[in-house]
Amino acid sequence: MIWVIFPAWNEEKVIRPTLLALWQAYRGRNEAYTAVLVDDGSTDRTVAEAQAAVAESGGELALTVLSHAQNMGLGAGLRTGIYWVLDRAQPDDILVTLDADNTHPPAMIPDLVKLVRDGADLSIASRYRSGAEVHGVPGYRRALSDVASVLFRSIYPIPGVRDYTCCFRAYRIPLLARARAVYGDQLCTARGFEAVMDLLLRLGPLDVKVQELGFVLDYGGRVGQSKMKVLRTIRSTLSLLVKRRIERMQHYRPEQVAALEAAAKRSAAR
Ligand SMILES: Nc1nc2c(ncn2[C@@H]2O[C@H](COP(=O)(O)OP(=O)(O)O)[C@@H](O)[C@H]2O)c(=O)[nH]1
Ligand SMILES: [Mg+2]
Repeated sequence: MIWVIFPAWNEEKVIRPTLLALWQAYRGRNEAYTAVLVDDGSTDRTVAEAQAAVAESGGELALTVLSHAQNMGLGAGLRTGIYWVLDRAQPDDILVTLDADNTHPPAMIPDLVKLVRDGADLSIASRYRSGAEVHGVPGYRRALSDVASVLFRSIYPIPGVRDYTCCFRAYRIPLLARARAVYGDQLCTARGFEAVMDLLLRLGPLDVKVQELGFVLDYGGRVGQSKMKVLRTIRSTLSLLVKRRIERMQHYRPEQVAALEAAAKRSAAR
């Protein structure tokens, strides 16, 4: 099963075509998938539009809606979706995350999934690989992503990762299960957009095998404003980066990670 998580907050204008693009991507493919919409307290017709996509697919599009009563932030939405999937997934399943705003092409999900099937723990749609194009993104946002890429690669390098801030990724389920064994309920605790890079920083100590694939990020299809609070996200990203770097040296060296995993296995066996 491919579990495709769409964190969404007030995306009534774009959620329907986004979900229909997922349906198109998997039409005629012999692979089961489920779209998991995490509706984060939307006050518009996001959920109704998602259900309209299901109707339009003639019921072929499998959709689960998880709802927060109130808006809690992108990180909280990702967390709800990831833990929900982990409680249900089989080891050979794959969990995909992407923006719900029609800027991350669902048509590329099968390629990301293939990289995982071929051996990666995690594949990332990257703006820093050949074939990547970025359209319609304001210059300051592009510059921020570029600075983040350079900064993360020097302070917290993870082999294979150049794009730390793009949410479009496919995860091997056992990788996330290991992360949950090591971090317990502390996996994905950041509330806002900084959670996207924090998930990667949590996976760093697990010796994760990453493959990136260049992709076309097109804000042309985005109707409505970006919801990222830029200054707040920069502040919380920088403080998390420093915190995780120190934690990694103090608590998550390879032998410590192995001990935490062994302890989790023992308590699961009990
Ligand atoms: N769960 C949740 N999702 C959010 C929130 N804010 C934004 N999102 C979703 O996160 C994704 C990225 O948001 P977007 O505004 O497109 O940011 P940008 O792509 O960085 O400009 C979209 O799918 C949004 O619907 C939020 O408060 N909660
Ligand atoms: Mg977006």
